[in-house]
Amino acid sequence: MSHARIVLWLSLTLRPTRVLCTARFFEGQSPGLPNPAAMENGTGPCGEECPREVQETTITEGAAKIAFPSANEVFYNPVQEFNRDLTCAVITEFARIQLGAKGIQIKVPGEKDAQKVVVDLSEQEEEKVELKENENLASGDQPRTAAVGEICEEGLHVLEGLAASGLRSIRFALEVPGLRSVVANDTSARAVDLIRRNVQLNDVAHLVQPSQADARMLMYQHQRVSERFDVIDLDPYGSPAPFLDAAVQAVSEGGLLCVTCTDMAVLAGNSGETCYSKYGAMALKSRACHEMALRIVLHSLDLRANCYQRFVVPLLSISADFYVRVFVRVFTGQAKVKASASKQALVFQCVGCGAYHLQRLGKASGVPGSRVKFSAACGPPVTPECEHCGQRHQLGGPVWAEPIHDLDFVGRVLEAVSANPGRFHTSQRIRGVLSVITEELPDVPLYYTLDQLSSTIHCNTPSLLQLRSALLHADFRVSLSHACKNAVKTDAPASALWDIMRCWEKECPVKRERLSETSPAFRILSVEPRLQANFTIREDANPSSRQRGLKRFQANPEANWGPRPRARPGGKAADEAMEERRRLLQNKRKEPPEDAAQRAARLKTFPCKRFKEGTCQRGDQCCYSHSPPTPRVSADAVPDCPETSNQSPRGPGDAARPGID
Ligand SMILES: C[S@@+](CC[C@H](N)C(=O)[O-])C[C@H]1O[C@@H](n2cnc3c(N)ncnc32)[C@H](O)[C@@H]1O
Ligand SMILES: *[C@@H]1O[C@H](CO)[C@@H](O)[C@H](O)[C@H]1NC(C)=O
Ligand SMILES: *[C@@H]1O[C@H](CO)[C@@H](O)[C@H](O)[C@H]1NC(C)=O
Ligand SMILES: CC(=O)N[C@H]1CO[C@H](CO)[C@@H](O)[C@@H]1O
Ligand SMILES: [Zn+2]
Repeated sequence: MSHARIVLWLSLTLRPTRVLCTARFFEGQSPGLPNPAAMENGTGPCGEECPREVQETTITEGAAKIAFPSANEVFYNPVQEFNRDLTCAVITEFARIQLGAKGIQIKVPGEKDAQKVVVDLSEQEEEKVELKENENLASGDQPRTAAVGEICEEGLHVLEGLAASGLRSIRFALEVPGLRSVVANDTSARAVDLIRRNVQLNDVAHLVQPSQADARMLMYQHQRVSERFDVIDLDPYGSPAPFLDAAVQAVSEGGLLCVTCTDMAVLAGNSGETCYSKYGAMALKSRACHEMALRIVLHSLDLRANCYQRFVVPLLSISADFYVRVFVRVFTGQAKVKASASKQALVFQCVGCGAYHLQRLGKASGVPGSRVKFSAACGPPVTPECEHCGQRHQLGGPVWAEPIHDLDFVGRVLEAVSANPGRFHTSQRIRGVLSVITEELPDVPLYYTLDQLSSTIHCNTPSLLQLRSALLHADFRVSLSHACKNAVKTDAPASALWDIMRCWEKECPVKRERLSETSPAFRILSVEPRLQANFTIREDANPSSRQRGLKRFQANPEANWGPRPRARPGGKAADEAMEERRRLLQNKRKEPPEDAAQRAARLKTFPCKRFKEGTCQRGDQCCYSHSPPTPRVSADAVPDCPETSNQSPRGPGDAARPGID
């Protein structure tokens, strides 16, 4: 560590008010490092006379203040605030459980102190209560407590393997009670410099230990049981795959592993073979690609853990914006690892109608509690040609086929955040997303989407309430998915869904002569439904999270949102070029520069006359709009995922749609 840098940090910590504004300094000889002399001079206002100046910005997120060089030298992505807020909420509940077992009560900022709430008495009585508490203290059975910002000797050892600016680690230190230590590690010297400065700036040096190492080496050095971490957070650029082998060994027994993946194109089936090489599973292009991505990551984590007689138990699995994030606990047990094969499944997905079937990799039989017998599974679950539309199946997976959340745990996080919304900037979104998660059918992997069902048979789209009502009338269960706005998660077999769609089509028939006889639509519609669908809206078809108008599906959070490019010392020009590319790529999805596409987009703004008359057969392929007048913004636009389209024409008897969407 150079002398100049020490001076620099000192000057920053000595002038906190100065740093809270935007500090300015000259671009010095050492690239990216502020010129110490300039800093010592108080970084005086230099304005326009200084053409080569670099700006340093301080941002505040949660309880942390973080200094960033303005050029993209060290990573900061404001869109990930939700990810960090959620992680603080999850680790807090994890700490509450772990420390609660040791008789330590955590004190969460903003949470009413349970003991004080009970007491609503006169001053006199309060005195008595105080006395009593003192007595307790004297007799030693006063519950021990742990507050944020202080070391809890029996608290959690946390590792942030890829810490960049240290923001996340510093937020843990300032916002999560019950921590013993936080190691904020990054391989980049520049990042670790920044971590050190930010640790000082936030006065958390007693809790946060900056560390410069390859995260893998650091984790391999902490495999011994006594040296493991209770919480490991991995938030890399793109795929976490290279870190998983080390991580599943360095997390303590029952410890928490938090993993972000931003390589969504890979996980969503854009190149199945790349997904296989990273995660050991083939991804498929599917409407349910977001949940499939979560299940592939869970499969991969469990498999890596299995190598070491360990296995994972998912607590919470989230698909948000442009990434997925999983929170799992890791346990050891040779007997339980035997069950892992039967927790994974291959996915057969029809290329014509999208019907899917899961095939477990192994079979576990026997009553729970007594001896379980493991054997090979029998398959396949589908005929060579799809029974509904006659097309072939693609094979994906293996994916994790067990529940992806622990609903009891999710309920705890949800309750804590709902009761204390002031704690996080993104509380409303956390509440919305977790509420939908508590409604998800836990035992039904994957889902169909509304527009997928209607566009396959070229009919218009029933409302979500109509389709859900029809499923409920037919005695099936149905739920949303937090991972996709138009998801229909149901235990109904594909045959029942197609029967319901056949009934729907009868109310607004599709002209058969327009359909090729080999098309999935023709094949599906040429069969009479066995089930008589009832689309009468049912009260219980409207999910509670929707009725309550919770913020469930986030519109794209900001201009040019998405994963950030890697931090580079390249400076501003390179960054601007990158930003420009990102902007272009992003606009490409909305309005490509070609005239033909612009024309198509313009045509799509006109309502389709045929559709109004009920004669348009083209469904989503129609170049005119089948939408109600106000165009809706896609909730999740992960690149290259065959996601639900924005055009969702309403069918006959369009239901009122309470709640938001
Ligand atoms: C996406 S950023 C982390 C962002 C941070 N977690 C946050 O929430 O603000 C990824 C960081 O990983 C670091 N990194 C890349 N490879 C690494 C490795 N093998 N070991 C440790 N850090 C690494 C990079 O230097 C970069 O700072
Ligand atoms: C710092 O201030 C001194 C005195 O005002 C001045 O002579 C010197 O040039 C300044 N240094 C820089 C780098 O601005
Ligand atoms: C559909 O359900 C409604 C409400 O439960 C019921 O009143 C109606 O008779 C049902 N219609 C048919 C055709 O079964
Ligand atoms: C090179 C380096 O900074 N190594 C540090 C890595 O982190 C550990 C703490 O976990 C330190 O002890 C090392 O000094
Ligand atoms: Zn099919």
